[in-house]
Amino acid sequence: MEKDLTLYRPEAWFRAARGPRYQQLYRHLSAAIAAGELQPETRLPAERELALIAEVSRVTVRKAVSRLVEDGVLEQRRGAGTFVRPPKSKIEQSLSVLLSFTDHMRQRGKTSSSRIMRRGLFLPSPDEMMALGLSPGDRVARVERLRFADDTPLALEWSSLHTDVLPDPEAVETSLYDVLRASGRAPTRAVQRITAVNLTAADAKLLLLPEGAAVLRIDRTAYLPSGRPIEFTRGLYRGDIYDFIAELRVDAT
Ligand code: 16G
Repeated sequence: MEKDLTLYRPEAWFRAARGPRYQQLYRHLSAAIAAGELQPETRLPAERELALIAEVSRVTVRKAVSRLVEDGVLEQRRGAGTFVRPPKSKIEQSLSVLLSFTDHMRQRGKTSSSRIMRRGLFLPSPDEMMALGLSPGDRVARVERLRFADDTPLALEWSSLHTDVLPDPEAVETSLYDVLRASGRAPTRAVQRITAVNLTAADAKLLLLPEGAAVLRIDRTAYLPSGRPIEFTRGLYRGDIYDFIAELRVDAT
């Protein structure tokens, strides 16, 4: 207990001529939370007590605390006090490994499921013709799905494939890549373009987010080992629970 309180003492955070007290206190507490010195679920002393220990006014404490609440690292619980929030656990996907949604969720210990919104054979759009190298007379197989991880809607995916790799879109029950693997036509390489977009009202409703919420849009074109493009998928991924990690290396030249 003693140790906890020394963290708030002025010796721990205040330096003359280093800016306003509330900012110094804010930075100190923010760093202590990030470093794990203040663990998730730790309860901060009440405002009056904290002001006494830190030797500042209650207004100073309130300003520092409310900024930490805005940052999402502290949480005020009615009648219970102010607590360090547990970090949001995000689902991380490496950008350099070609995974299916199902595999990816399995790796994370989550159960994936999908709601199929539409699937069938259609006349290709100009974008699909370009991405998949189709001719105007060809048909394209489309599968449109809302994808869940443990019952949370995580993504909307519109997939378009060559009919000779997916002649029957009805065959896609859970995993598209499982169907492709079963016929020996799974992609081995993909190129993705990632953009931030704001959700339309209809898509927001499906993803249980407010209209206009920012999400990640990823367009993936996937190729067979021969270099032939077979899949074009446009996906909207909830940015609040999905993280894409890219590992970068210096070119060894
Ligand atoms: C991933 C792919 C998507 C692919 C899907 C197949 C990204 C950005 N996109 O979501 O292109 O169609 O997996 O998943 O990773 P499935 O085999 O579970 O249907």
